[in-house]
Amino acid sequence: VESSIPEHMREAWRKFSASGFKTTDEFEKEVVKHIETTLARSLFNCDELAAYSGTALAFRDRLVIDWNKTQQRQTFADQKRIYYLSLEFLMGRALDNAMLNVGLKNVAKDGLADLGFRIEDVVNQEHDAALGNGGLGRLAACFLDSMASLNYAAWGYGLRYRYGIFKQEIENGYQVEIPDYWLDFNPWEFPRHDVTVDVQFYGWVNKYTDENGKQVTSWQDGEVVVATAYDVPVPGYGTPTVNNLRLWSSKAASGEFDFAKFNAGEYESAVGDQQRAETISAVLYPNDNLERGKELRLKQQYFWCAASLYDIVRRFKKTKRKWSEFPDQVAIQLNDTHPTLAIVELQRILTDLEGLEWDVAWDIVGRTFGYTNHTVLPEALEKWSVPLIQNLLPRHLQIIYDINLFFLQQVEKRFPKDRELLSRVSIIEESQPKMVRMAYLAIVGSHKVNGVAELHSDLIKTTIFKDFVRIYGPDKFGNVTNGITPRRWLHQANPRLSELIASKVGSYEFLKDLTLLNKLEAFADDKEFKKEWAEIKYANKVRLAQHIQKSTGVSVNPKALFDVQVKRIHEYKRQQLNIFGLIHRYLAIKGMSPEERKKLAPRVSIFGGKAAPGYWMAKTIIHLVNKVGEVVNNDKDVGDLLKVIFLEDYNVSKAEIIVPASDISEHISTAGTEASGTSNMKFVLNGGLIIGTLDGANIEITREVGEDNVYLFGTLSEDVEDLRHKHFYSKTDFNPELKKVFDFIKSGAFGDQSAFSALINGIVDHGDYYLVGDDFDSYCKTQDLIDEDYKDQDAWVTKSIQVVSRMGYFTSDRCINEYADTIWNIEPLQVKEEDEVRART
Ligand code: GPV
Repeated sequence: VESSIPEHMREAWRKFSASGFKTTDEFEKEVVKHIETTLARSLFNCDELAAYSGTALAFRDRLVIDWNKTQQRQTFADQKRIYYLSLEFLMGRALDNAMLNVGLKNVAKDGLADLGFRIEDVVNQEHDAALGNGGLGRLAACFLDSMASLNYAAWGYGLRYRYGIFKQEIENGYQVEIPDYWLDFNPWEFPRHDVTVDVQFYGWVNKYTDENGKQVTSWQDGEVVVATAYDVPVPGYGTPTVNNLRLWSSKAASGEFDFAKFNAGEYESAVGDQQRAETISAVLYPNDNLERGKELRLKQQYFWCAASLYDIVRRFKKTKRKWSEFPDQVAIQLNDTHPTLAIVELQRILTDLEGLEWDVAWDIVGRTFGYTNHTVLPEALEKWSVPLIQNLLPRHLQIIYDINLFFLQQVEKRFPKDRELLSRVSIIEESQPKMVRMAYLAIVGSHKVNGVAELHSDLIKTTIFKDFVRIYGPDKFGNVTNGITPRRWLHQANPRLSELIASKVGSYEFLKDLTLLNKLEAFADDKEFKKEWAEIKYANKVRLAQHIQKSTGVSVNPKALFDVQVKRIHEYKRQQLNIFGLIHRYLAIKGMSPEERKKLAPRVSIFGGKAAPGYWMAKTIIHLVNKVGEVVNNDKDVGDLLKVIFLEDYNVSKAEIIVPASDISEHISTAGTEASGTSNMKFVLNGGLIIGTLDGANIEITREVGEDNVYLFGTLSEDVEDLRHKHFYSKTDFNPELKKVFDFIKSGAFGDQSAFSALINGIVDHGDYYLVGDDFDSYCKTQDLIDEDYKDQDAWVTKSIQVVSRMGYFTSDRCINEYADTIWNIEPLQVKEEDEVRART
C-alpha cells in the first residue's frame, strides 16, 4: 500500500480526523455549511429541496466516516467476505433510513425545525432509488440492510442504471410509462473514477503454443467498454458498520471520443461508439418474472459480472494467498440466474489468465458460488441462444461447452446408458437454435442451491430440478425462507407502532431481535393497549385516505375496511380474481335491501402495481380496475359501501404509506406459482391480516401466526396440475357467479366490452391456466367471512396484535444468518462494544 501516509507523519491526520455531528447545534452547523458552500445557496433561497440536499449531505458525511472505518476494519480482519450479485437493488429512499440507522433522527428533526422546516416534508423531497422491479430487487435491499446490521463483511454488486423502473401514470384508465431519470442529484453515490475495469465483448479465440511450449488460450481483438465504480454506503442499524454497494456504470474505452475516428472526420461514428457503450448501463429491464432474451440484456449481465469478478479477484490478490484459499475468502451469492456468467468468468480467469488446471479451477469455482432460485415459472427461466453467446462472448461459449462435457461425463458414469437423462440435464438444449439453460449452469457451478420459501424449495426439488437432486443428492438443495428488514418496514414506515411496541417490550431491541415481539402476546387483550393499537392503525388509514384523495380525487372513509393488493401486475398473482370478486360484490350490493346492506363492512379496495410495458394482459387488468373504479365510485346508491381505487406508480416510498394502513391484504396467487412473496410479511408485521392461497411464504406465515388468524382459500398446489388437465378436456361446469360477472362486463358496464374480451376468453375458452374459475367461489365466501369478522372490531384488534407478536421469524436478519451458516460459512465481524453503544445513542 504505497499510498498510505508514513507512521511519523500521521499526527495531523489523527488530530483533524473527521468525527461527525452529534448534537442539534452541530447538525445545524453542518446543514447550513452544506447549503451555503456545497450548494451555493442561502437562507434567501432555501426551499425544501435545498433543505433535503443539505440534510442528506450532512448525514452522508456521518456515514462516510463510519464507512471508511468499516472498510479498514474489514481489510485488517482479512476474513471471508460475502459478495451479493444482483441485477436489481430496490433501495427506495436513503435519508430517513440513514437517520434512523445512525440513531440521529430526533436530532435532525429538532435541527430542521430550528431552520424552518418539517422533517417529513424534507424527507419527501428524495427521489426513490428504484433500480429493481419488485420482490427480487427489494429482497436484495433488505439483505444489504441485514448484512450491515449484523456486522457481516458484505458487498453488493449491481448496475448503475441511468433509468430505473419507469414511472407509471394512468391516463383514461390505461398505464402510461414515463422514464425515471433519477441521477440529477444523488448525494448517496460516490463516483470512483480511479476504480475502473476494461470489459471485452465480441472478438475471437486464439489458441496457440508459446515459445516455452505452453498452451495459451487468448480472447482477443474484441471491443472494450469501461466499467466505472459508483459506491453507495449501506448503514447498519445500531452498529457502526457501513457496508458498500458497488454499482457499475459503462462508458466507451477511449473516454470522450475515439480520436482516430474523430481526426478521420468520422465525428458521428465516434459519438455513436460512445453512446453505444453508455447504453449498456442505461436502463433497467422492466420485466418481472419474465426473460426475453435480448442481446443488450446479455451485455448488461456480462459487463456487470466481469467488472465485479475482476474487482473481487483484485481484492483477493492483495492478500497474497494461494488460489486454493479463494473460497475461504470469497462467497459469491447469485441472485437468480442473472449473474450466472460470473461462474464462467471465474473459470476463465483461473484457467486462461492465471494458468490453473481445469479441475483445480473448477473446484475453486464450485466452492465459491451459491445460487438462489426465485421462480418456477417457465417463462422466467433464463435461456440464451448459443449463436448470441458465440458472437458476444466466444471464449465463454467454449468454456460452457467444456463445463457441460465434463458434467455430462460425470452423469454418464453414475447413470450409464440413460440417454434421456443426459439430454434432460444437458446445459445445452438441443433446439433450433441451441439454447444455454442458465439455471442448469448455475446449479452445476455452485455448491448450494436454495429456494426462497419451504413450498417453493420443495417444488424445485420435485419439478424443475428433480434430475439434479438425483445426480448431486438432496444436500445440495436447501431452503432459506425470505425475510424483510423490520427497520424500514416497521420502525421507519410505522414509527408510532414501533414506539408503542417498544414501550411494552421494554426497548427498541426488538428491531435487532425480532423474536422479542412475542412479549406483545401478553397485551393482546389489554384494553388500554388495544385502544392505542387501533388508534395508530386508524391514523395510518387517515394518512392513506389523504394520499388517495390527493392522487385520485376520490374521498374514502378511513373507518371502512381497507383491502389492499399492491404488487407487480401479473396473471399468476391474480389481480383479475380480486377485481372480478369486486364486480360480484358490486352486483350483490345493488341487489340488496337496506337491511342486508347493514351486514356488510364498508370497504375500500386498493390496487397498485406496474405492468411490464409489453405485457398486454397485465395492462388490460389495470384498465379494468380503473374502469370498475369509475363506475363504482360514482354510484351514489353504493356510497361508502364500496370504493375501488387504483393508486398510480406503486414504489417503495408509497409502500411505506400503504402497508401500515391495511386491514386486509391480498396474496392470492395460484398455488405453486409465487415463490415466496414478501409483502405478505410486511403487511402482517404492521398488524394487517391477510387473505391468501396456500402458496409461498403464506404457508409459513400461517404456521407462525395461527390458522385462525389467516384467511386461506383456494386450490392446493398438489391439485393444480390435475385441474388444468381437466379444463383442457371439459369446459362444462363453469362457475355461474363468475359467469354473471362476465356477462355484466360484456353488457358494456365498464365501457367497450371488447377491451376485456381477451381477459375473459383466457378463462372461459383457453383453459383458465391460473384457475380463476376454480377458486372464485371460495374466494368470495372468504371475503364474506372477512366482512363478518371485521364488524367485531374488538376481536379483530386482538388478532392484529397476536399476528404481530408472532412475526419474529420473518426478519431478514434470521434469513441472512441462515445463508451465513448453511451456504457462506461465514461469521460476523466483531465490532468493539463501545462503538456499538456509540452508534445506538
Ligand atoms: I425470477 N421475483 C421477482 O420479483 N422478480 C423476478 O424476476 C423473479 C422473482 C420474486 C418472486 O416472484 C417472489 O415470489 C419472491 O418473494 C421474490 O422474488 C424474492 O424471492
